[in-house]
Amino acid sequence: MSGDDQRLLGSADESDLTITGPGDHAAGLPAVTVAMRRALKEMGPVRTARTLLRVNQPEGFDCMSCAWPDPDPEHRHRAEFCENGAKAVAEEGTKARVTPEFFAEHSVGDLLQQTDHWLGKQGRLTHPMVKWPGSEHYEPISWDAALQVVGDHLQRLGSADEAVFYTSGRASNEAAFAYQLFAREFGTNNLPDCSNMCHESSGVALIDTIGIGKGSVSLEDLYSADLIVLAGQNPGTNHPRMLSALEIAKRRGARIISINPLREAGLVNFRNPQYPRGIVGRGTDLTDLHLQVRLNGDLALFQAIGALLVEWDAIDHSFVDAHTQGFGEWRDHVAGVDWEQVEAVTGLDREQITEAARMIADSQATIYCWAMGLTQHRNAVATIKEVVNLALARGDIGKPGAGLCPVRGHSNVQGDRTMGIWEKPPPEFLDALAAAYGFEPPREHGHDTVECIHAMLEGKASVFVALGGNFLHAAPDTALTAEALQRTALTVQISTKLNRSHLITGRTALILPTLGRTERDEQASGPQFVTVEDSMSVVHASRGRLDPASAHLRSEVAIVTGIAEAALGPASVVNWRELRADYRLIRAGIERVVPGFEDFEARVVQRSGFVLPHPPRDSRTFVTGSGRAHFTASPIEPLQVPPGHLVLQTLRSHDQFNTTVYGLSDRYRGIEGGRLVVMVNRRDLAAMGLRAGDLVDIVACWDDARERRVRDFRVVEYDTPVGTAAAYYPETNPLVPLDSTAEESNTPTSKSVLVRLERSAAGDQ
Ligand SMILES: Nc1nc2c(c(=O)[nH]1)N[C@H]1C(S)=C(S)[C@@H](COP(=O)(O)OP(=O)(O)OC[C@H]3O[C@@H](n4cnc5c(=O)[nH]c(N)nc54)[C@H](O)[C@@H]3O)O[C@H]1N2
Ligand SMILES: Nc1nc2c(c(=O)[nH]1)N[C@H]1C(S)=C(S)[C@@H](COP(=O)(O)OP(=O)(O)OC[C@H]3O[C@@H](n4cnc5c(=O)[nH]c(N)nc54)[C@H](O)[C@@H]3O)O[C@H]1N2
Ligand SMILES: [Mo]
Repeated sequence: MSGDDQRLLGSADESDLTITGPGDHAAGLPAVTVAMRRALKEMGPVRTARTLLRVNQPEGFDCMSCAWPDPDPEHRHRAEFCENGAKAVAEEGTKARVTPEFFAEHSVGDLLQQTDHWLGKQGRLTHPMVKWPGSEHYEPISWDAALQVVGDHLQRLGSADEAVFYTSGRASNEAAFAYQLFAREFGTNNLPDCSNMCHESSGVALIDTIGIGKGSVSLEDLYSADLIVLAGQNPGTNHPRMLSALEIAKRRGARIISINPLREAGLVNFRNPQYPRGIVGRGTDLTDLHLQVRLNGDLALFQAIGALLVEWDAIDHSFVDAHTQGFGEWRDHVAGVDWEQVEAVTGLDREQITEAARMIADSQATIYCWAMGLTQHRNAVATIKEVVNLALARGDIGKPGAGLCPVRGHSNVQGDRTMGIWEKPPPEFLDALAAAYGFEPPREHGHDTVECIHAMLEGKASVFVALGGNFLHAAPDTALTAEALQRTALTVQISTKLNRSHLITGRTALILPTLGRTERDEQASGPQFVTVEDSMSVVHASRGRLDPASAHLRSEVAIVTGIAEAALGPASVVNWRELRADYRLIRAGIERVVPGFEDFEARVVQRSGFVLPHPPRDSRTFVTGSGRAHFTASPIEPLQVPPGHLVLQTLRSHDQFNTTVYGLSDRYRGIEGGRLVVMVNRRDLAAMGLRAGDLVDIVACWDDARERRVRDFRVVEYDTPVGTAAAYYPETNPLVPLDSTAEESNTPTSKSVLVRLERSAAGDQ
């Protein structure tokens, strides 16, 4: 298949496109209505009532839509969920089913003709299925036989490093811990995860500067901040419950600066659907200052703010002296900032930047929040280090109402990393694993996401196992990723729902259907619960209550331990059957290996769980080698954009969860009925001789001979800075070159892809 092959993309538009333009506020009555309508349609009234009232409640399950923390039980709403959480629950709780009859009726070739939206709407997977080499159909297979296929393939490998074990951030702590334990006993650190494409840049930057790769704030801090900076994040769509926290902060007097090339609805105004006045009233104006920065302009922006803080001596010298190193170099570096360059790179003028710096200088406690708008660029790590510089300069770490807040995506992506899902495990973690289980884990680093695609392309990895996710459509450079997967001997997808990664496979392919968060998990010792960690390091329990979608489903823990038994045989040092029967034994293992989990079982069943230690937050302690937090000085290296080209960001609509398309309504941006659109500034359109509604191909510009093109996108005139554009992920992933990644974190540069627009061969219609 070629890169723009329709079958690979699954993006044929069901389009009935209408453009009404962006709205100015998020949530309110339409959100409630949409949430309930979707839930009722997918789940019916009984399941809707049973699930939605349990979302994020102490005795309920953790919402799988994002990693935003839950308020204390006393402050929790009866309905602690948002529109997009309700859609996520409905997507999993749906009554539709993908059965063996479905696969008998539809060949893989047929399914490839369908869109991702259609595939998702077919419902929950019900049986383990296999596609044998040369076959066009999946057929049912027993669990024992399926696990044997995996075990046999793994045992046949010349080296354990020829296997890759991918994880998507929805896996529970228990499943993740068992999975990495198995991979390491098997002999590899090839444990790439979605984090490699997501917040890896944040982890790398934070470990280097403050000694721990996690955020340093609690919800209480957010409520009591003086100033909140929101950079590169669209909370109204992707973390809607965060808006409630911002609203509380605002009412307590906080100010908010948003930094975003787009004026996202939630950043401007919020009508809290939890309160009657939010449904009918005018809501809360959230943002005090919006900086419409150009894509990838943030490093220059933060450096310029730093220069002003230095110039005004708005520096917390006692904090800097007591807790940091490198201040002098940073001060001299930012003092030399070239304002002309800053204005060109940011697209902002000096007055706007000065206003932001003034707000930071006047604030006694500032919190910096960020997400994909900062992490998915070539210089993402340097940009986030620049955020840290500002926090250090103002002493905004380890005090109430202040700190660093990378806002995580997948609901347990942070927990999975804590559990050791990491291709570069720290030596202390491996030492603890060795001591607890009595085997020597591999020490050599494994492959991250991009490296494992290369390994598969080069024939160095031939078994690919995915604990959740949709690797084909999450990874960059869709055509190359497809080629990589197709070169393997075996692909194994542990999934709840059908997606394109089930259709582009290795020679043999397995679908192992699993329980979701909402469902009861019964094992030999009785009902089980699992645990997760949110974006603010709070660990708590999650219990599903619904009947499983099918009697043939197994839990993620049961599948992972089953694979381990099949691959390792009786020689394994771990009693996998016991772990499967009683998850408390897995938690006992976690307690022995991972610091901060002392007395895990007793503490996690408390109503709101417990908070993991975070030395900078707890005591201004920095475990960096030097014992101090590090200022860093990074050069500003503007993107070189050839004439006639645009910088494209690939982002989420309001109606999807990553690669799962819920529907075709990007309501807050006023784009309805289709997803094959590219948002472009009016002046660029004029310069290119294009008009809103024209059909174009988007062609990536990269220094190899490969053509990266997506076809027949509708031009939408949109308020994005001149020279920049936006289009939806995953339809535009074919444009992200595999080797265009962030320095140090190797995260694909999904928010700065150089492209040009070509009038489509299909012509104007
Ligand atoms: N409903 C829903 N919830 C989700 C998800 C979902 O798909 N749907 N996904 C989950 C996951 S895994 C994640 S990681 C998060 C993602 O949450 P977000 O990071 O909010 O997701 P994106 O849609 O990628 O939005 C990126 C935002 O950054 C801005 N941006 C892009 N480039 C730049 C830049 O160079 N500078 C600045 N300052 N801003 C920029 C964009 O305009 C956009 O507002 O959400 C999680 N929650
Ligand atoms: N161009 C571009 N690419 C991106 C991004 C971007 O902004 N732009 N964002 C990146 C980011 S931030 C992320 S996090 C990745 C996401 O990458 P992934 O995590 O790999 O992708 P998802 O779409 O979240 O995975 C959806 C699938 O997970 C399965 N699933 C759902 N629930 C469960 C469950 O409970 N258990 C199991 N086992 N499976 C389940 C279903 O089969 C569903 O089809 O994509 C990245 N790719
Ligand atoms: Mo993510």
